[in-house]
Amino acid sequence: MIPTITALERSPDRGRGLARDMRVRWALEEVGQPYDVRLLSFSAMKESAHRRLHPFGQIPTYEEGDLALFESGAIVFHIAERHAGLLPEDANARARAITWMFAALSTVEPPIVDRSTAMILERDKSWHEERLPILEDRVRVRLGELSSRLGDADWLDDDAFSAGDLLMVTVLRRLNRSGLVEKYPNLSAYIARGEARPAYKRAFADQWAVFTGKPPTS
Ligand code: GTB
Repeated sequence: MIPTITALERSPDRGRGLARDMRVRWALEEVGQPYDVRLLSFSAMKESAHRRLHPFGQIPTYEEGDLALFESGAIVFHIAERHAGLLPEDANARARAITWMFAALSTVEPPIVDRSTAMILERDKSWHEERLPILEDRVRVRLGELSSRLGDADWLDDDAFSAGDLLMVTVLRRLNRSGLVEKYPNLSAYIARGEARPAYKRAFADQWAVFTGKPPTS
């Protein structure tokens, strides 16, 4: 059965692959699962028809027969469990890859989202200039710790790409253009390795085409 996911018909990132449908598209491409996309406006996301799928009125969602899921991490985990290629067979290696999925979403993503939120929604506040360096320091702490752990490895565990890397790369990409990642060349190279994967490129091209109506130029 071909699953259907939801995405924004006009994402604020203008097709840079930062909205959270990107990680679901990438996971589906990695495992070779075709999918359909239902595009939603911001107002449609808040209507009751969509809220039946997503209690918080957000994207992405995932529908497959009787199953409806929300939360990008849960959707990627579901895809990784149902298909080969995103989680190792060995039970301990699998548990470690799942640990990295949680680490990406619950330890690394929150300070990055806090910083983006401040940049987008709080620029006009009197305390913005004082708060931003604090938020950026929190991001730097996590980047430093992640960089130390990654070292010169290709991927986070056992040098085999997993759903943990997929989520971590999408989380780190949100810092594009911030100048924060460049201080850690191994993290920049790690992101570039993720972006070089053919499945990533297909997913990126598809979401880019939603915004621009054209394939990416590079
Ligand atoms: N925890 C949820 C998940 O991981 O699925 C979060 C989902 C979420 O925040 N979805 C956003 C949404 O629906 C779309 S990705 N927001 C509408 C709302 O909450 O009312 C949003 C997005 C767009 C652009 C960037 N960017 O440019 O960096 C990042 C994220």
